[in-house]
Amino acid sequence: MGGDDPVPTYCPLCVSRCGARATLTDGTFVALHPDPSHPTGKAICVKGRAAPQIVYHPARLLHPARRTTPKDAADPGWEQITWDEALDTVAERLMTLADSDGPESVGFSSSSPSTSAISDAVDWVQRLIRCFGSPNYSNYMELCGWGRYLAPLYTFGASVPGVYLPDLENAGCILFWGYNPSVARLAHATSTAAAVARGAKLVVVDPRKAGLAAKADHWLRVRPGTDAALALSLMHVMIQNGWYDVDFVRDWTNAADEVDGRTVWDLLASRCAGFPPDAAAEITGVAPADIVATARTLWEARPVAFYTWSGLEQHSGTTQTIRAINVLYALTGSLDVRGGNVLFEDVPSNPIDGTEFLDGERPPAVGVDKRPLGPARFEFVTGEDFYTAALDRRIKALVSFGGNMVMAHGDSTRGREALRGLDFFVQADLFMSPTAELADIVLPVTTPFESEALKIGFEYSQEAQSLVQLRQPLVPPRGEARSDLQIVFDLATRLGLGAHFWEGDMEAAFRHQLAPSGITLEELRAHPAGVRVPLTTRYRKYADTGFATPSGKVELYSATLAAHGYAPLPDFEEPLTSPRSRPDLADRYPLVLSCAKSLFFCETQHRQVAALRKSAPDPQLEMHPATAAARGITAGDWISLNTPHGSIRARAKFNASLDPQVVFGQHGWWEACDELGLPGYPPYGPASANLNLVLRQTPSDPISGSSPLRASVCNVAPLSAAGHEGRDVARSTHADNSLT
Ligand SMILES: Nc1nc2c(c(=O)[nH]1)N[C@H]1C(S)=C(S)[C@@H](COP(=O)(O)OP(=O)(O)OC[C@H]3O[C@@H](n4cnc5c(=O)[nH]c(N)nc54)[C@H](O)[C@@H]3O)O[C@H]1N2
Ligand SMILES: Nc1nc2c(c(=O)[nH]1)N[C@H]1C(S)=C(S)[C@@H](COP(=O)(O)OP(=O)(O)OC[C@H]3O[C@@H](n4cnc5c(=O)[nH]c(N)nc54)[C@H](O)[C@@H]3O)O[C@H]1N2
Ligand code: SF4
Ligand SMILES: [Mo]
Repeated sequence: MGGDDPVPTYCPLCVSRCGARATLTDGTFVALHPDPSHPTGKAICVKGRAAPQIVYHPARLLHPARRTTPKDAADPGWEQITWDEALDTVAERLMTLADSDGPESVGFSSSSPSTSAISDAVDWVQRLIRCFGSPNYSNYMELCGWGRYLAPLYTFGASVPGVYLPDLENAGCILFWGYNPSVARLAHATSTAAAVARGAKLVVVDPRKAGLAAKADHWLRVRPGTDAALALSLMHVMIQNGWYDVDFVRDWTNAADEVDGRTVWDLLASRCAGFPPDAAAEITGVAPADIVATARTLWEARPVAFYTWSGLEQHSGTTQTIRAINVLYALTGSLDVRGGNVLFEDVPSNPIDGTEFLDGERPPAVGVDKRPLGPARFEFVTGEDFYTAALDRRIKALVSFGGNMVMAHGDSTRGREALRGLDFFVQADLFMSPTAELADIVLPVTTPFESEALKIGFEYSQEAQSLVQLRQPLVPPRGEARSDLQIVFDLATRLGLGAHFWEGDMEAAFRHQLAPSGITLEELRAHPAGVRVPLTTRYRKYADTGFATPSGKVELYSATLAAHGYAPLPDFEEPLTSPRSRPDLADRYPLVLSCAKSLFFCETQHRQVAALRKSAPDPQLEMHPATAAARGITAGDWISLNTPHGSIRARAKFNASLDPQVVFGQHGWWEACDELGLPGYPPYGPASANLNLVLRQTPSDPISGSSPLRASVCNVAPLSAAGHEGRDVARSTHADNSLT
């Protein structure tokens, strides 16, 4: 530490995990820069550049505290306590509940590792949960993960694109479907730009012309939530023209199996034939010629590397939609070939996420009865199921490592009721939030720049996956903050689980994790930029082992889905919340509401950081100029966004690339930025700008439980001056900051 030499590190504030160098002046962290020698370090974003402002922000939580007033009081009456008191209380409450109601009565939660540095500790958090014996872990994956985990699991036997990663460096064609890495994952955006520059084709499927869509060979402006119809139509064109990998389909899929006297291939071709380009155009809004031209590119420019994300995850039909895309992908024959989606070799290490504790008798996770093939099968609980279980008191306590539950899930008001109803709730966080405000105890967490973390593999390429880095603290913890990792180990020992946590010795735990790699902690400390393990990719590994599906092949037809009453072949269902599904609501709410991430903030965070908020001072709603004109709205006006569940406010932003029926909102607006004098917005009530106040978690996807946040009926109206009450409404929803 100290000195003026830049310190090699990486930024873990979001999923990109960009390689970086930190500048310190007199022991103060002053700047973060890209580190082009790091496999993810070509660039860093504005949030990474603002890292010092996050570290030194005056609103950081610096001491453990406990509430002294009832959960519905306006002021939680936070009272500073010691770490010993905080951790002893947590351990005592958890053990008492485990004795009286079983460990399943204690729910756990963590922020998504894609939006936070909980990635440093998330495997250890899981170890704690599994070891404690609770099957009820809620981690937001129903909003951005389960579709692309479950659909490929029931197609390929493993997650594609999550486990089989897109080999962008060598791809002939890159397909991004409901994914905008320019905002969400910089390291993918830079590799894609390089791939396009060397001649790779790019296909982007997105209702907005966002990010790399401007560089794409084909940008398909799909109507939100109709992506399965588009995938089935692309497949129809491919099958009709023979634009598919005949050998792969014959040898490595279940195309030749017979179901009721017909081959799976015949059934699939018939299903796709229901979506000729003309019919698909009527459903999706994508022109027939674009569908044909895209199908041709996918075939002629293969191998295809693809990635799908949030654009497909927040729908009532998420899993079947992604399955349709998975089957389409199988037709290209690009799986596990160079330039396709590849299972890169991993640095050997000991798993530490506690899967060994899953053997034997375990209480069932909440939701397994309703969705037996979904998250609960793997001991995860959706937000919807968590709220229900908390409200009917099957879950009585929550231990949360970050995460802003009430703001992140649809129906924030119900979320507040669920959290208020718990007997005990502890939140470990960097900042106070509308969720942390409902806790009994809050624990102050370090930013990643104040703590050490071990990262084995950076996911983007074989080179990146070969890098092991021990990120070192740049500065000491502020106040009494501790890392999530430290809190997990402290809590585990107090819960009597020390034997499974190296008796609280984190170094010993890291050594155990690293042992198979042959790399030592000393080596990593001596090489803060990381140590590279020589690894060579092996392709088409399925030829040795088959696929991890029941048939050992890619399952175009899934007997597993059929056995549980789900469609065994991918199909399209109109989103259940759209104007076409809800003609009863379409008169009053004729528009379709979707949403997307902001470049300047992670999810519901960072509005308090001046360097970021200055570029995006207000919540926005994107709309076509014609949509605005028809309602007497001009660019920059404050508007009211109305759904059948209520109204919130935002400022009109024009986007001529949108279909005039489609509008795009931003979730996560609640916090004030005192430095810039910019207001906060209450999470609930009439002056709110909280998108999830007017969205719901149901009707959810029947397989994964995904929430339908991206294809919802809505309307927009000008907000009268009286309605907006100026910009100083609710200056801050912070609870008392005096503790920090
Ligand atoms: N800057 C920044 N980076 C982040 C985050 C952040 O909040 N800010 N969050 C992190 C997290 S938690 C995640 S999950 C990832 C998510 O990363 P992405 O999935 O890339 O995030 P989004 O911008 O929400 O959605 C991607 C695209 O889907 C489009 N879309 C919306 N509806 C539909 C639809 O119905 N069909 C299709 N095909 N597309 C649609 C949107 O227009 C958007 O451009 O980003 C991570 N990185
Ligand atoms: N309408 C709508 N709703 C959405 C989405 C959407 O696109 N539209 N996106 C959804 C998605 S993809 C996701 S993943 C969820 C995200 O939901 P969350 O996981 O709740 O993510 P954030 O809103 O970023 O909140 C993160 C919280 O964790 C804290 N935190 C940050 N870093 C750390 C850390 O290192 N340790 C600890 N202990 N705490 C930390 C932050 O201060 C903050 O309170 O939201 C979802 N909600
Ligand atoms: S994209 Fe930005 S916030 Fe995310 S890891 Fe890179 S620098 Fe950090
Ligand atoms: Mo996410």
